[in-house]
Amino acid sequence: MYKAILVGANLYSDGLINYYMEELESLALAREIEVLYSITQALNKISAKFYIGSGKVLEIRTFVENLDADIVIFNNELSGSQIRNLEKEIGVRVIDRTLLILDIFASRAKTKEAMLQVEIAQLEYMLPRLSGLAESLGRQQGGIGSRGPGEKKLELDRRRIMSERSRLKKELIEIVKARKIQRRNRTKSSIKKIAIVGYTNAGKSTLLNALIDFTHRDIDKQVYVEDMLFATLETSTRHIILNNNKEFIATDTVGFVSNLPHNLVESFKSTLEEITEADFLVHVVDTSNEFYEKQIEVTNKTLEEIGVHDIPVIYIYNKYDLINKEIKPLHYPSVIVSLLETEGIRKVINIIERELFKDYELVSLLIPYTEGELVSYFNEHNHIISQKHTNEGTLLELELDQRTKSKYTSYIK
Ligand SMILES: Nc1nc2c(ncn2[C@@H]2O[C@H](COP(=O)(O)OP(=O)(O)OP(=O)(O)O)[C@@H](O)[C@H]2O)c(=O)[nH]1
Ligand SMILES: [Mg+2]
Repeated sequence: MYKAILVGANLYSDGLINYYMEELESLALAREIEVLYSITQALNKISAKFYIGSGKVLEIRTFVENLDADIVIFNNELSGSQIRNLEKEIGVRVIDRTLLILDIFASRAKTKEAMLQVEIAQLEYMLPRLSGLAESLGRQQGGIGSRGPGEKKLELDRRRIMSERSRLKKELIEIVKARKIQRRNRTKSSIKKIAIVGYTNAGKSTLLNALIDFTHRDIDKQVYVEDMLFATLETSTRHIILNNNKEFIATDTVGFVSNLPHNLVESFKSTLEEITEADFLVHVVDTSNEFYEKQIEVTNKTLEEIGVHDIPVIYIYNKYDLINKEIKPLHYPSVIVSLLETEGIRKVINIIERELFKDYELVSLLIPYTEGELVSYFNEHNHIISQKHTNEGTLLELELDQRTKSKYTSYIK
């Protein structure tokens, strides 16, 4: 297990340095790195040599020596030569937040698509830093930052890395193409789609599982839930049928984090595209995090970055069981719940149902007895309020969306 000193240069007086440093610690933990100490410095100007001031570098070295740390993690993105200079001065491995996030993704990626996406992002991170990194990584065997492309590929020159990158990109494009066709087949019908989005660890996968559990009781379809950052790296899609036969498709997605490496977002765009095709977004918020408003902002900014515009959002203020103060929702429509409680799940399902099926209308249809199969069809696919047998046929009172309603106008009573 690595033991780390965290370093954060505070360039802005936005009062958020604690938030970034706490999050950096969670990121380190997600990579099973123990954090020994956290150092911050208010900075007016970035030094080309070390990023931070040289006095601070000596201070870091003292902490590293006294606490016996074996890695230093910067919250700020470093250049190749800054990494080289810092390592020379401090004497242990130096990495930055971006590399740490890339590394977490690399260690979690399971599907071919996710692996390719991470590997491309790693190569892109390395390209401008080759001269600085080659030296530092060459000394190290294994460990942080050495997954994916690995040391061997680092020895390749820039041109070979570039051609490797285009080879991976081509491979990725093929996989994405195949998946898109699959998705198109699945989504041809008019069935509504929701995407569950939000900050990492907010409870998105918990929500998908709750929806599955509440409606199918089909545990096999459950997705992975864990109290750590980036438990989910690939999207999972499930067909949800409510008790009243209303149905929709729900997709669980990768969580966001502040300063998500731009290359990573770029490279994950194909996975995140499913979000842009949703009819509704369900934005899960972890209210137990003291900075949850900032997390909402980061999530919305990242959504914009991947091309989400004008998709209606339902906000789920989650983990309310963990806090003992009132919170005021900043958005509408929204609910304040705990997804660990049945009552909370019920509330969430109600609000999703209300918003998603807004265009449903109570309609009475009179269906002649000669068309009995239509009655069975509606019973299977719609929410029937009442059903009566009359002289002229079956009288159904049911909820219909506008499209279906327009198809059966001749039966409307
Ligand atoms: N106390 C409490 N814990 C919750 C609640 N909802 C989810 N959790 C826990 O929060 C942790 C993270 O939940 P996930 O569903 O994996 O979160 P996620 O948003 O999918 O996270 P990533 O996939 O890592 O981005 C798990 O340990 C859940 O059990 C809640 O309402 N209250
Ligand atoms: Mg998840």
